[in-house]
Amino acid sequence: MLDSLGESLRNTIRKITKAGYVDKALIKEVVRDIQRALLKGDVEVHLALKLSKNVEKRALEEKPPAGMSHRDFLIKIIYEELVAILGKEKEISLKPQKIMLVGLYGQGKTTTAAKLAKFYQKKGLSVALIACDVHRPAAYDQLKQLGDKINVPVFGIPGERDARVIAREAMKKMKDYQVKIFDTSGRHALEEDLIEEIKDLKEIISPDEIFLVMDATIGQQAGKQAKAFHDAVGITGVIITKMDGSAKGGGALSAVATTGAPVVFIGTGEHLDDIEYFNPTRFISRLLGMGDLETLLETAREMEIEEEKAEKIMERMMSGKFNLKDMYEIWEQMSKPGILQKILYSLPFLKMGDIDKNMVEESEEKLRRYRVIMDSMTYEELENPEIIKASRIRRIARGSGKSEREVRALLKEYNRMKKMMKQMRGNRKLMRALRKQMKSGNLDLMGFK
Ligand SMILES: Nc1nc2c(ncn2[C@@H]2O[C@H](COP(=O)(O)OP(=O)(O)O)[C@@H](O)[C@H]2O)c(=O)[nH]1
Ligand SMILES: [Mg+2]
Repeated sequence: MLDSLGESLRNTIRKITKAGYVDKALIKEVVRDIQRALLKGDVEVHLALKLSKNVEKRALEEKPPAGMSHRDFLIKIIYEELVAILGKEKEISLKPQKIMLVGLYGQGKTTTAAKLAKFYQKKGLSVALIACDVHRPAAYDQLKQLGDKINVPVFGIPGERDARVIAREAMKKMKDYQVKIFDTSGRHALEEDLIEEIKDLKEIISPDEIFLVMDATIGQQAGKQAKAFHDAVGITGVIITKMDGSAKGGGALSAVATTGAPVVFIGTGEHLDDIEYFNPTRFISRLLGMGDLETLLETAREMEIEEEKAEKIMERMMSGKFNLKDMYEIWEQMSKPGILQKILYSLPFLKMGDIDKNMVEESEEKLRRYRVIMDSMTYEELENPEIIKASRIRRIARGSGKSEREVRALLKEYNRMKKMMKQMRGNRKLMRALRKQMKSGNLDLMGFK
């Protein structure tokens, strides 16, 4: 659902978490990214522009609350603005109620009626379905089949040409059911006789909810349609179906939100379980690929810690002190999309092959193996690997259950790396520039190439 929009937005968030710090250039870039993502996701141009303007203005003018970094704050703003364009959440009631579904042909009314029946049934309510579609020949059979699947009674009068008659009968015959769901006829367009029919049914049923069912593939048109139905018969909510496989879901959702009508459910497939109660906050969380805002900010903070760690390691490398513990940390960093990886990759004198094959590709596997070996080393050995000679190697191998050859391989790798660090130290110009950039917080190693 909305795969590409979600993907683009997730990339934007990633860009923020990885960035050195938040400055005007980053904000502008991020705003442009979001704008492009929204437009590609069929969100209406003015709405997309308004959202990106809001993000930019707030990011530049507002101060983060105490204790929150600029980076977290920028993510928070984006999150809030995205939630805002999806409108307000409508609480669904689990009390006895009558629900009437309206909408044009083929939008998913009948399917949704059965999905809702299952939804309320699962909440422990007794549910009945009422087939008021008198236009489509097999409408009753379709609903009956769906109802049978979930053991929900379906009321209808096959052959009856007047939906009003069916509704009146149903109000008597099915009155004991706690939730009554009325499926109605569609039309190709919102024609006068459809409006009349809905108004009459509304009069007879006196529904608690009138939900307009719309297909996500109509995209931004959903806004106009929601408004037309609302003006004509008054709706209490919108259900957007076929959110699966439609790239225009973002357009439909946001367009409906601008009309003020809340989206209540979304349909996400042909099965009767494929319906979700729509909550804008949760929806955006999922779109951005995280549990909620807290989790998202957590990830951002973790990245920050990684960066701090990387800086400390850099400091140690520069100071010429470098031991097995540092190496361990570097490996750990390299197995993540951390900043150190970026540092090492961009150092001009390191051939890609040096770190590529030996460290990154296999780093996880190797890390696990080396971790076991290092766990068998004494603190002294880790700090000062030079003292590890044959008898210590034998002891470490035995203690870790690894071969002596593996312990030697680890030490060899350490020596190779230490040599690299020495070379790096010899390059004074590079070191000075690195240090300066690190202090400024704007580490741009690409510039050294
Ligand atoms: N993929 C997908 N198909 C759906 C969804 N909702 C309904 N459909 C399909 O859309 C078609 C029309 O649905 P139907 O309920 O008969 O629409 P109605 O004319 O408004 O009653 C059927 O083939 C349904 O299986 C949905 O959420 N996802
Ligand atoms: Mg139908």
